Amino acid sequence: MTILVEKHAGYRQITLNRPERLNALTVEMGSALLDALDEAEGDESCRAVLLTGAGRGFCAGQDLSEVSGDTDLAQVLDHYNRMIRKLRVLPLPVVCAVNGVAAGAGANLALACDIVLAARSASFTQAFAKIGLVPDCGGTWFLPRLVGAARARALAMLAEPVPAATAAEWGMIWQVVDDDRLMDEAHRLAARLATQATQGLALTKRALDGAETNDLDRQLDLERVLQGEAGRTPDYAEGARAFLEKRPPVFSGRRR
Ligand code: LHQ
Repeated sequence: MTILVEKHAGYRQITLNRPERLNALTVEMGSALLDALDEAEGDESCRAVLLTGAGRGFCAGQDLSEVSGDTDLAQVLDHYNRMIRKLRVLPLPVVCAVNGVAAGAGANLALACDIVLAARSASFTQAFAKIGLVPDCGGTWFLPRLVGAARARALAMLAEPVPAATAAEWGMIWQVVDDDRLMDEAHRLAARLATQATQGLALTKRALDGAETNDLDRQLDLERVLQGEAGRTPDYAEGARAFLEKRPPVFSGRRR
């Protein structure tokens, strides 16, 4: 199995599972990841996703032994683009626990997730330039937004590894965590997100993604529409009621 799925209370852990190849991606693995995300979305009891890698690496990008000089890389990217789009539109928060090296498409797969934690020993490399390719899986879009144009350009052109602590300092990821605490921390975060107002978080994802291309006027309109939707969820009613009753809210995550 190139992808492992474990069900926890309120969330699913998806593990990239080709540790002998540092979880390098194959098309089959990309499809399995997509299926796992679809299944998470279809499961009403699943309110968050935790993505990580088996073994000492997170993901070394495309498995280079699977693509030859004859392979049409544009076609290969069709598969990966579906995976990145799915992560962004998934109406569930996605925590990524980067347990080791994240290179090429593997680095950008991590950056497509909502909250990225990385082990102190992990690193992020836009490895593409080393083999004559262009950063893909959204790298050219995520990186400048996360770390700014100057750093994005140098990282894309020099393909130098960014240690996890630097990635956190630059705002590329949420937090760096000591290696032996990474998975505890990631589970704690996923479990916490699984108790939150799931629909509100899904709408927040939509708002933040919209902000990447909207001007302020359009973004205010989008916020208005999404807030209208949030205001019709049971979790908003519960959140407001709990506040007024001075007690912690109990969110169901339900749409209606
Ligand atoms: C690998 C890989 C790998 C196969 C390690 N493939 N075996 C491109 C084309 C098409 C469309 C989709 O998008 C893309 C985007 C891309 O992702 S292009 C970028 C592809 N990735 C890379 O160029 C990174 C290649 N890997 C490395 O540079 C190193 O392995 C890193 C720096 C990640 C880790 O180095 P080490 O910790 O020294 O490990 P290692 O190199 O010894 O790797 C362990 C094993 O994994 C080794 O196999 P072996 O049989 O010798 O033990 C590697 O050959 C294998 N492996 N990455 N991408």
